[in-house]
Amino acid sequence: MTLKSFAPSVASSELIAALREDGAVILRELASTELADAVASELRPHFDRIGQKAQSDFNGYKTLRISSILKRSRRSAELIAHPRILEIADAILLPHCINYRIGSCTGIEIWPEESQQRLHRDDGIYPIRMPGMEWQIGVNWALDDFTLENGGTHVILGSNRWKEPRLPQDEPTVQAVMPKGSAVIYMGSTWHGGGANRSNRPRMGLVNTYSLGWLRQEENHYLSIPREVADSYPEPIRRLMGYQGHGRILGWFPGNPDGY
Ligand SMILES: O=C(O)CCC(=O)C(=O)O
Repeated sequence: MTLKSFAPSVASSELIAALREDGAVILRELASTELADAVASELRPHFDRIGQKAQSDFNGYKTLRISSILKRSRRSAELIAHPRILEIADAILLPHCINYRIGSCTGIEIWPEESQQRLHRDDGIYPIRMPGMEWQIGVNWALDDFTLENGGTHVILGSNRWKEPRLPQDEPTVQAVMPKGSAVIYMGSTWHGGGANRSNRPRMGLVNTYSLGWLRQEENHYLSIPREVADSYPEPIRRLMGYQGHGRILGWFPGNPDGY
């Protein structure tokens, strides 16, 4: 049992069918190592300065985390709005909404001696779940090679199809083993978690989630990204941050690009 890993040339229909079935898939080397390295170096000083602030029982005490990613790394926009990722988000989310937005963007650097994170579902932030409807998807970009030893993300395959109120017992997990520039994509309902780092080097990832446009975003981008920074991005990125209504009425504001 392994996590299916596809080259970027895979047909979208095959990739999306595997994602619906298994709850997670890898798109291998979707971004160049140049881009992965550029994002990692833009994030580096922020990990070093504030990465420890988010440490907790859930996030770990040997893991650095940062948010407000579009404020800290301009090149992260190329990952966040990667056309292949948006194509997958379109397929999973657009049947249930007019548009979707970033839920959250989080840099996660798992350091040696970190233990395995508690398995969880990202959509647990919302109080209900509806069979057949995903609230969000998550994308964890490998900014280092992800290995079995350095904390490659654990996933319970098929757990996105579990009936409520099933919880994990001792089901086996598979890990996202993938070279730098790859992405593991998982449903909001898929049980997963960061791995233990038994290597001697840290493992950096960038996790971006995308949620239905009529839901509250996990990270408040209006407050976490200064307005002048938000305005400096092109319209598709501003829309993903939340600068759009859901249609003409929900979340309306003067200048809504879709009316009113
Ligand atoms: O870093 C990882 O591999 C996964 C982290 C994660 O799932 C989370 O913190 O929500």
